[in-house]
Amino acid sequence: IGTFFQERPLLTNPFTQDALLRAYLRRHLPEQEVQRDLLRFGERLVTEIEALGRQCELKPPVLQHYDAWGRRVDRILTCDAWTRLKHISAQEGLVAAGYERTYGEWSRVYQMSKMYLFAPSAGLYTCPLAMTDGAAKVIESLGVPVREAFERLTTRDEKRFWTSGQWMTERRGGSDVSSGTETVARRQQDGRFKLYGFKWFTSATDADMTLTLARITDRSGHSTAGSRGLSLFMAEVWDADGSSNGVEVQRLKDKLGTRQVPTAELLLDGMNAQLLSEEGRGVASIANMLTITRIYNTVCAAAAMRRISHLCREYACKRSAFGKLLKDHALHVQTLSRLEVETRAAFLLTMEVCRLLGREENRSASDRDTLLLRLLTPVAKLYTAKQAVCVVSEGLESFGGQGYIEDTGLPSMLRDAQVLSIWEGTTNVLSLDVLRSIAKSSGSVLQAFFVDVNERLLAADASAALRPAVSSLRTSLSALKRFAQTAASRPAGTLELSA
Ligand code: MFK
Ligand code: FAD
Repeated sequence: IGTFFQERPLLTNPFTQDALLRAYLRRHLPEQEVQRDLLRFGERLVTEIEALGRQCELKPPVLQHYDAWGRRVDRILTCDAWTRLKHISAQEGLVAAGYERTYGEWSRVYQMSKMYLFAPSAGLYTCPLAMTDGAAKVIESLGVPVREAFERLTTRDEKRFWTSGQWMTERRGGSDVSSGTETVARRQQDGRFKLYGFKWFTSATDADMTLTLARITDRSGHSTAGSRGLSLFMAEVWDADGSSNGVEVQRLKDKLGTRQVPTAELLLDGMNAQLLSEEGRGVASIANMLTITRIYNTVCAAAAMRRISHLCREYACKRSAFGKLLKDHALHVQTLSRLEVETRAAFLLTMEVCRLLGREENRSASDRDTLLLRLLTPVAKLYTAKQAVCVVSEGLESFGGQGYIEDTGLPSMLRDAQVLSIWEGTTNVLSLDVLRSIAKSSGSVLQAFFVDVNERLLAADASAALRPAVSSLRTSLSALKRFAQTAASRPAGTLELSA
């Protein structure tokens, strides 16, 4: 069988390996305890969490419809590693850190730095965490009407920690939720509601609670169509004895990737639920959740790029071809450099959005910050999602044939990247969201963007090396300004993206 065996690429502490993350934190959040925490967490990722994430890929959830005696039970059986990741998420304060706000306006940067390290090793546990954080944000923004749920979503106590689902998509519409939602809510004597309908995609179906949308019916069973008819509800998914709260799990989806996550089709047949939003304000209220989950998506996209770049670099130092290591082939180095540039750009855009979110939550955001957060959230989500697919795909190629082989663990990275542009709003839908933000603010979001970019270009202009890039960026900016004038003067939905 020959004597040569290729050394495999080794994952080492991703915090130590990430010079850009460390430099960013040194500049903005130099607290020693942050450095210590991330260094320790980086070790835990390598020695414990990475193997758990892999186990989740290899042992995907299964649905048990009936028990041995023929009773319908609809249990979702997840592997031990999935449960362990839930406990670790609580212990590490992966959601909690965003609400403890220990580092003031930098708290989100701290939390998301940790999430960014966690994501590529975590077997997509980031998916339930995103929705958990989003649910906490919605509850907080509504004045914490359900205190116990809020505390459970944001606790570090693994025994009390709850995750949340986000059940929006129905068969008729995942993008057009406002006209596609058929689920109805019938008011009960005690002021609570029972929900009836069919949710077509629900990830984290094993979550403890969920937020969902439904139309409240009047006595004669009628409801209002469109987004004005939708209200936001909270429901616990499972009763104390493990039976479901009026939910039938029809089946688990057979997916290209994200196999670790139990994504189901659910029949809601009298699910007890509590109204959270004002009646008819469901879409506007759940928008806060969308902001958070879209930022998580961005963080996970940047993290996938960083992880593949890290592994490619590692491999290039071990694999030889044509008499020298890959790292000594100029053409291969050019490929890796391009991956690195995309990864760095994604990281900096991601952290900028997290910084703005932290400032808004700390009440230190200027008007410009608030406008930029609204504009950049969909932009960052849609751009990094597409880039992640390109970067991970190119990254696989740099392992040659091994990049295509399942037990290297590499192919699942590409499968999981592919979803980033679909869930939490497709690229086109988010492009329209950008236009919505422009029209709704009468162009102020773009004005804020131009002022911000101008300031950055002025600063960059001071460096002779950056001057050619600055000049080319100014040309692009002029074209964008012309488009902005059109966008600001017309209602959303009537704008041409190609302008
Ligand atoms: C790995 C980690 C990543 C996370 C993993 C998560 C797993 C996957 C989970 C999912 O995929 S969950 C489902 C996600 N679904 C979507 O993202 C839905 C995509 N569709 C949209 O985003 C539509 O734009 C939306 C349904 C939100 C609204 O469409 P409409 O019907 O055209 O809404 P309309 O009438 O323009 O807006 C209604 C209100 O919401 C308005 O407020 P007002 O009534 O006060 O005027 C809007 O301003 C507000 N709104 C809409 N989008 C907003 C927003 N407000 C703030 N930010 C936004 N982005
Ligand atoms: P459609 O809305 O039918 O879109 C089809 C195509 O049309 C897309 O390319 C879209 O960009 C385009 N399009 C739609 N409208 C426009 C327009 N106005 N202009 C231009 N183009 C347009 N949903 C949940 O609620 N909860 C979950 O937990 C969840 N988990 C998921 C997990 C996975 C693995 C996947 C794949 C999906 C999940 N989803 C979940 C659903 C997801 O959010 C939707 O699939 C997504 O929002 C798109 O909706 P759709 O499938 O109905 O596609």
